[in-house]
Amino acid sequence: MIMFRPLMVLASLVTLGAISPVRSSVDSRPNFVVIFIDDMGYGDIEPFGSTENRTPHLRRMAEEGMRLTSFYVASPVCTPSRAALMTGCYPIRVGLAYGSDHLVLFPGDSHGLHPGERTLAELLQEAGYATGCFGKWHLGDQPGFLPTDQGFETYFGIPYSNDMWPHHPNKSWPFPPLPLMRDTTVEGVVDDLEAQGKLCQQFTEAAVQFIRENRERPFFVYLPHAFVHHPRHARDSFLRKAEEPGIDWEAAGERSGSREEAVKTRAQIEEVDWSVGEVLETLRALKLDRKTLVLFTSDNGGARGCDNGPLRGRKGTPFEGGMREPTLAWWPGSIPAGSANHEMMTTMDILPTFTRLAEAELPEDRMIDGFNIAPLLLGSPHATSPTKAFYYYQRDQLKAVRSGPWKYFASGELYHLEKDIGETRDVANQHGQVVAQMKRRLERARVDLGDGQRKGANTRPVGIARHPRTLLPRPGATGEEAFTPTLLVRP
Ligand SMILES: [Ca+2]
Repeated sequence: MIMFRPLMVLASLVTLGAISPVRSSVDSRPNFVVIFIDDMGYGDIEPFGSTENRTPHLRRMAEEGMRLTSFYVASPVCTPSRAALMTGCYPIRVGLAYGSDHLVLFPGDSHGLHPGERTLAELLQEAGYATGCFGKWHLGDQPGFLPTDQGFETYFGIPYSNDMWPHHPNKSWPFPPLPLMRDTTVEGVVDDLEAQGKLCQQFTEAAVQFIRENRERPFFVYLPHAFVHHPRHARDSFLRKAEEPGIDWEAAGERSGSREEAVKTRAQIEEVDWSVGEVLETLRALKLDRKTLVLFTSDNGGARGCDNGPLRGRKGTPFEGGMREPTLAWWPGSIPAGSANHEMMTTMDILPTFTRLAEAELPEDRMIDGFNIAPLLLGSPHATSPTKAFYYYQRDQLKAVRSGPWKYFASGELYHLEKDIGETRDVANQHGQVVAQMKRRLERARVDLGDGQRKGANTRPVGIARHPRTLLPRPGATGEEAFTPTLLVRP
């Protein structure tokens, strides 16, 4: 299965050797940090309207940077959303619209991001960047699929979602223990809520250490937090602080299911804010702030307990609340301070944009769906979105398309998002021409990318491991049987 690895490793070593000496002391290319929160809602942080969660570091990040108010992920759930970020492509294009037998990848899943895909990390690594991934991966846990197989020189984190552990409430999924990995080795186990509550700090500290160690060369840090995905827990100091007044506990409790859950949700969001502060402070202290582009966003819309602000729907849905994310871009001296941009942008734009800024080459042998949005981020006057149409996929189903202010659902509704961000007034009857044009766009996507049973003409294969097994043995089972992929175990 690891068909491309030896050649690619060799190729990247050769490239590194060729480039590094030339660039050494006068490398003017920016560093990149992507802070990717799990399941956070559009209205959960102060720069996007939260009055309950105290997020001073994100507030300052917005004051020193740019708010992106129409920034989308390419799927309302974890695995496909991450596939889009790493490849610059719609998940369905790279075969990861869903896991082998579920919405997302499960432990020991035979599927993963194809090793032949050219990830953002690989492109930057080949251009001489130090690359580190600290947090939740969720693009495959088999050899060949892990972060260190996909362009990251180092990895510390959990290979999939933090609720994929033996304490999951759905007992028809017999999960193995949740591994904490360093590179390709299981280093520990996240075995209780207290351990869950430490993950934000652990990933943050690993990222900060990596930044310190690589301050002399360009780096790419990918910090995909396990927070604020269920089960929620935070460090004691954040839990205690979250008990303080300033929140409508009745409303928050209703949103979360209980007051205790509401406290944990608030604590997690505020601890994520702490994490952002640690990263930005480190960059300032090392005098790298004017050399580093930091992007903060979430992998999909808010899950239960989170606040999606004015948006309709939530995680898992093709409404704005499932796929439009609270996004900040920060690069003092380059990105205009205290600005906002309302143009349509997506996580698929990150690969072409970073590649351009890093003076790296985009692969020419394949389709990439994202565009270079550097002109928008750098505040070029009159810059407009290069995305003429954005497609909302749920699994492999094409649900809607946005073009300009219009969002049209395959089911027939039309919304004007600039006048009606909450998707409350279907105006399809008043805009026949727009509807006709949007239908044509949907049809183009069906031909190109596919829709349900209909296969797209330009899709690429998912990675498939021939003999998948879980990283850790399942409790209560013995021998090789204990390593059976979760979805193959029939209770
Ligand atoms: Ca998620």
